[in-house]
Parts: sequence; C-alpha cells; structure tokens
Amino acid sequence: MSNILILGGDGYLGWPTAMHFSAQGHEVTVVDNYFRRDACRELDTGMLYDVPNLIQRAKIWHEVSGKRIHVAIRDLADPDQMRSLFDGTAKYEGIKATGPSSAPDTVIHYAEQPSAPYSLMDYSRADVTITNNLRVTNNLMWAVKDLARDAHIIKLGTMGEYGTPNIDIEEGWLDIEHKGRKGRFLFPRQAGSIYHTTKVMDTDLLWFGVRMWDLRVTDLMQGPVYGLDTDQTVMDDRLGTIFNYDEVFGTIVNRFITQAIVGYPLTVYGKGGQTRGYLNIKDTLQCVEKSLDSPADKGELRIFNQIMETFSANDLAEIVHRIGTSRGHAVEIDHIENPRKEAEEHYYNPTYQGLIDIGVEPHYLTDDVVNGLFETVEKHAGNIRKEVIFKGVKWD
Ligand code: USQ
Repeated sequence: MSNILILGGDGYLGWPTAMHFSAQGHEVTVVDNYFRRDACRELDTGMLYDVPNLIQRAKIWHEVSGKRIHVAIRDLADPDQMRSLFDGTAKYEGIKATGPSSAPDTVIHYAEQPSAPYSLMDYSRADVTITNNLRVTNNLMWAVKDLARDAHIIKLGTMGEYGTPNIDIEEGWLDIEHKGRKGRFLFPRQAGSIYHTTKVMDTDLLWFGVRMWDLRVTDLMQGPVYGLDTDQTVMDDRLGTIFNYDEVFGTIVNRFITQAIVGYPLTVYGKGGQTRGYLNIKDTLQCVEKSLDSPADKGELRIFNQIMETFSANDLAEIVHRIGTSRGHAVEIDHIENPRKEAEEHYYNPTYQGLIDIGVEPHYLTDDVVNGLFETVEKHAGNIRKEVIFKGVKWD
C-alpha cells in the first residue's frame, strides 16, 4: 500500500482522487488552501450544489466508508508549509487530527489555478495564476529533492501545453534530426493562455529536477474532463465533487449539459471547429492509479497524453442537442462571438497510447454516458442560475 499525498485535494479532481485511493486501502493525505472555493465565491460563479469543506468531507467519508483521510489546510506557495508535509512537522485537521505515518512515497499534484479564462481576466489574476502554479511546483520539487528523494511525483499537466500545431502531437517528446545529428526533446509547446503557459513552465521545472537530481516524475497531459460520478461520490450525496457550469471554472461538456437542462442556448464559441481530447472523470482516476502502480523510473520524466477521444465544440453541441432533445429539453445551439483567442479550424492529431499500454480502459462519451450525466445534473436543476452561465470574459 502507498502513502499518497494529494496536493489540491479539495478540487474537482482532487477530492474524487482522494476517496478513490482511500477506498483501496492506501494511506491518503489531502492538502488544499481553498483557492477554488474562494475564487468561486468572489466571482459568483455557477456551482451546481454546495459541497462541505475538506474537514467535513473527510468526516463524512469516514462515516460512510470507515476509512481515514488526513487533512491539512495549507498554502503550498509557501515553501515552509510545503516542507512541513515531508518532515513531519505539519499540523493536521479533522478526525483525531492525525497525520500520515511517514513521508509520502507518491505525490499527486493538482494544486494549481486550473482555469484559462481566470488567468486572462486581468493582470492580478494572471499574477495569482503564475505565482501559485510555479511556486507550488518549485516548492514541491525542492521538498521531494531534500526530504523524500525516491517519491514519485504525478503531476497534472494539460494537452493545452502543445496548443494546436499543424503536425501530429506525440506523447511529450519529439525525436529531431538536425544537420545530420539526432536528439530527443520535449515536444514544442505553444500554450494558448497564461494558465496553460504555467503548465509548460511546470513541465520545464520538473524536467530540470529530473536531470539534476534524478527525480521520478509522471506528467499527465490531460484534456478537458467531464462528469461528476465516481464509485465513491455516488456513495453519499455529501461526497459529490465541486461541479461548475460557468465559463470560468466549468468545462465544455459539463456546461453544455447544464445549459440544455435550463433552456440556455449552447454557447459554441465562434465556428466551433476547436478540437480537443476529452475524458470522463472516472478515467482521470484510472490514469492516475495506473501511473501510481507502475511509477516512472528514477531520472525519468514520463509523459502521457491523458485523453480518450477527440471532439470539436460542434460535435459536442450536436451530441448534447440530440440527447437533450430526446429527454424532453428544448435545446438550441448558438454560435456566439468567441471570447477567446484560439484557432477555430485546425489540424489536430494527438497520440494517446501510453496510458492504454499500462492498463487504462477508457470510458467513452456514449449515449448512455451522456444520459447518465443529464440524469445527475437534472436532480439539481433547481440550483442552476442562468445569469452566471456566460459573462463574456474576453481574452484579447
Ligand atoms: N468552448 C466553447 N463553449 C463553451 C466553453 C468552451 O466553445 O461554452 C470551447 C473552448 O473555446 C475550447 C474548448 O471548448 O476550445 C474547451 O474549453 P473548456 O473550457 O472545456 O476547457 P479549457 O479552457 O481548454 O480548459 C480545461 C480545464 C483545464 C485543462 C484543459 C485541458 O479547465 O484545467 O487543462 O481543459 S486542454 O483544453 O486540453 O488544455
């Protein structure tokens, strides 16, 4: 069994990940500074339902499953706060306020400002994004180097690091022949937002740590995630994950389903040819689990493209329109002026085989899955506020 430290354990992916590993009998510690909750409150974003705080969540999880998750509320942009999680000096909250029995052997790093629109709202949010994301990653790297050198870092990256190049996207690396000589380099990155740019820089930081100190790192280049049900969130209503349907923190599939339910025309940005790789939240958990089961070697930066299938915004709108209509919703599709600066028609051909090779079995966006999403979101239809779905955060 592993001793797993989850940074950003209160977020959309962090909390389901914590319960997933705890259910399997691993020792799990979650850390968070409540950035996401605070930002949602400040910006008055759309959240489908309220979720208990992290300390309450751990108590509820204990009540439901009999398992313990250690909780620490910390700002990991502070290096001493980060190091306290590795040297045994951190204070813990929650049930008996106990901490883990030893330093972690695996660290799952989600502790980042995750929204591209947020990072482009204004200079101060850009600053929050850069300061938080880079400092947390750097602090983690140094804590592992100094205090837990063998720990496996599983870092959530993003497919947006690559942008939309006019060539096939490889899994992290590209072999290049130049003037008769050959070398292997990180695949060229050209991020489309300040947020995505911080992810590029994170990868570069960790690649440095791997070269310099033989750290072991898996970087998961994830596409937009959809869904909210996992084997553990469905065990009790109070264990649900944070679900946003606004343009700042909500991702496209979750947004479109919510919009369809309340009769808000689906907001396809511009021409709608923007193509991305998507995955079910259940597959995020699987991908992290398989990465943990077969860790990167010492001195290896292993990169996986964490997507299961690709869709354009138009494809997704058509799917949600068809299924929403069949469920009796009056669904319309609206091509609105694109608030972002991005290619609306482009070549997109990423490779995504590495995770399948280590045992991930994809869930696809089938009609059954979309119907399931509708069913869950419909239960909370009374909470959906139309006025916060789209406020028009312009990127340019
Ligand atoms: N889009 C629309 N209408 C909407 C919302 C989005 O047409 O109402 C389009 C966007 O313009 C974009 C695509 O759908 O081309 C995906 O947008 P998104 O909001 O679902 O996702 P994105 O902003 O790219 O970011 C999300 C997560 C981020 C993660 C990223 C993976 O918020 O944390 O890193 O997905 S990726 O997109 O592959 O970089």
